[in-house]
This record gives sequence, C-alpha cells and structure tokens, in this order.
Amino acid sequence: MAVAKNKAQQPAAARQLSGKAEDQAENKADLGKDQELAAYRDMLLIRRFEEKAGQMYGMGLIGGFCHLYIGQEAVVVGMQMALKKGDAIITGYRDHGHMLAAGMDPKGVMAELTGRAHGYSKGKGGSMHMFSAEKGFFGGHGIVAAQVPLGTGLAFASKYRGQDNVSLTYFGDGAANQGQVYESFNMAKLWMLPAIYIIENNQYAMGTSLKRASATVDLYQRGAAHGIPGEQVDGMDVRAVKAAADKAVKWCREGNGPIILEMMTYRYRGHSMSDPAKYRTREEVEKVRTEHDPIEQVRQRAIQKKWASEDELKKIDAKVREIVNEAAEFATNDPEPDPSELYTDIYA
Ligand SMILES: Cc1ncc(C[n+]2csc(CCOP(=O)(O)OP(=O)(O)O)c2C)c(N)n1
Ligand SMILES: [Mg+2]
Repeated sequence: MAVAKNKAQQPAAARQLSGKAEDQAENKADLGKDQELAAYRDMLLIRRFEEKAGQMYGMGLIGGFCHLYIGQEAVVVGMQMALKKGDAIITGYRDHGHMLAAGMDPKGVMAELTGRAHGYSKGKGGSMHMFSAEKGFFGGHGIVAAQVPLGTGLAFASKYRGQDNVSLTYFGDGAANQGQVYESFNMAKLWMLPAIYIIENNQYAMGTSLKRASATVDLYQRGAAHGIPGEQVDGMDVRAVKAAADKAVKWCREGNGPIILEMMTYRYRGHSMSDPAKYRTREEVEKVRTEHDPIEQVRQRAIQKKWASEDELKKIDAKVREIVNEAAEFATNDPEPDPSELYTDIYA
C-alpha cells in the first residue's frame, strides 16, 4: 500500500526517470560519428593518463595515495558531454578522470601527482586535492562522502544566485552508505536544488563488495525516502551515460529538484596502487575487460559503422599518447615547490 501511494504521488516525469539499467534500450541510440569519436578520444586520454600515472607511481615519482579510474571512463566522459559553462563538478579521491574530462590541463594534473611547483595545487595537494574554478571542478576529496554535502552546497549556490547551472556530485557505492549523504538528500529535495548525484557503483569499496556491506544494493532507489527519482545506468556504455545525463541535466535545469544516477561500472585496477585486489578473481576482471570495455565498445562501433578506419583510430591513439608523454615529461622536469611555499595557502 505504502509503495503504491508513493508511486501515485510521484510526478509523471519522475516516474519516467526511475528505473533499472536493463529497461534502457531506447537510450542506446548512437550519438553519431562526431560525438562518439570525441568520447573515444576523451576516454582514451583518461585511460592512457592513468596507465602512465600507474607507471610513474611504480618508479617512485608519485608518492602518497593514487587511485586510478581505469575501466570507469565512460561515466565521466558521458556526463561531461551534457554540461555547459558554469556547471559544477565535485568528487572523491578517484578523481584524475573527472579533471581531464572537465578540460583541466594534463600537465598540471600530472605535475600535481609528482608534487611539483606547477601542479594544480602548486605541488602541495597531490592526487586527491586538485581544483579548477575555471573548469568548474571543485575537487578531489579524501574523506569518503565528504563531497556530497559540498556538492549539495554548490547546487544551493546556483539556485541562490538565480542561475540555471547544475551541480554534479560523484561518489562511490561504499560512500552511498554514509549518513551525510542522506542529510544532503533531504536538504536537496526540501530546497529543490539542481543536484545530480552520480553513484559510481564499481561494486567494491576497497576490498568489500557491495553485497557484503549493504542492506540494499539497488542504489538508484536510495532517494526514495526523500522523493528523489533515480535511474540505474549502464556506466560502461558512453551512449547510455550521455542519454541519462541529458535527461538529468534537463530535469535539474527546469527546476525539478535533485536526481540520482546509479552508474553500473567497474574498476580494473585495485582500490589504490597499494591494493593487490585479492578479494576478486582474475576471471571476474577479465570478463568485464573483454565483454564490456567502454573504449573498445566505441572502437568496434566506429569500425563497423565506418566512422573511422583502423589507421585513423591509431592516429587518435598516437595523439593521445603524445599528450600524456608530454605531461609526464613536464611533471618529471618541473621543480619541486620552494620551501617558502610551506607558509602559503594555509589558514593562519
Ligand atoms: C570517512 C572515511 N572512512 C573511511 C575511509 C577509508 N576509505 C577510503 S576509500 C574507501 C572505500 C570507498 O569505496 P567507494 O565509495 O565504493 O568508492 P571507490 O573507491 O570504489 O571509488 C574507504 C573505506 C575514508 N577515506 N573516509
Ligand atoms: Mg566502489
């Protein structure tokens, strides 16, 4: 009875937005040659950048924590395609892909990873603490779910200023069980804030699978108690992500309040560089890699639909490698911050 009543109270548009990934056949339309090739290039940039960061970590050039986004690229790239200037993005510590998708300079990101003077935080922040107000990227946060109230605040700022900009708050399946997430949901709905909550459900929080740690696993339904609609999305398919992003952004810009997108995704690497990932089998990872890889899916479509030849795709790859190599070179040769920087950018 209670469920039926809730359904009746949901506006028609919210009902349309709610649902599981398998109900999304209509969202799998091609984006067309130009958009798919742009997505291919952007996802490849993240993949190659992260591979290089992994190598540089192994060589001791990057210290501290380093969480790679390899496997999850379609999520940020598809979401970014629906944004406009002034929209805000905030995320946790698995953040390099978000920065690159937002258009931040790979040299500045890599130099921050190596702790150098021309990194985005002048070499004082590292992997988890980079920002670019110009690109609408508000970090980079190491405390699980801490970005959720902050992202809600960014949505509040947009509404308070009378802008039609949206705020994108990314967080993981593990973070979805944090208390502050639900306090944020409550405020976002109460004040009808333009907040898009994107749950990157890669099925693990460090070494713990969602099934072992969570009383319910359909995370797109987590807004139900607050009347926030949610949709589960195939986060390995950039077409599905872009379609969901378009709907969610429109929903928010038109003043309908917050919305949740649960992105079904997977990370190929361990939680961080120091995780040997013994809690899952090689076969499990291999299966996703070979059957659902977000970049390979676009590559195959591009060939099949004759959007690009093998040679043309190799050229995109070569160009991306060049950008990443230049970033690595820059980050290796840039000086470390001057010791006097210890006393700048701090609260006295
Ligand atoms: C408040 C808090 N608790 C615990 C940690 C340690 N920790 C870092 S990442 C993480 C797992 C989070 O997993 P999830 O939200 O699924 O994101 P993913 O790493 O999979 O992207 C934990 C428990 C932390 N950083 N902050
Ligand atoms: Mg996770």
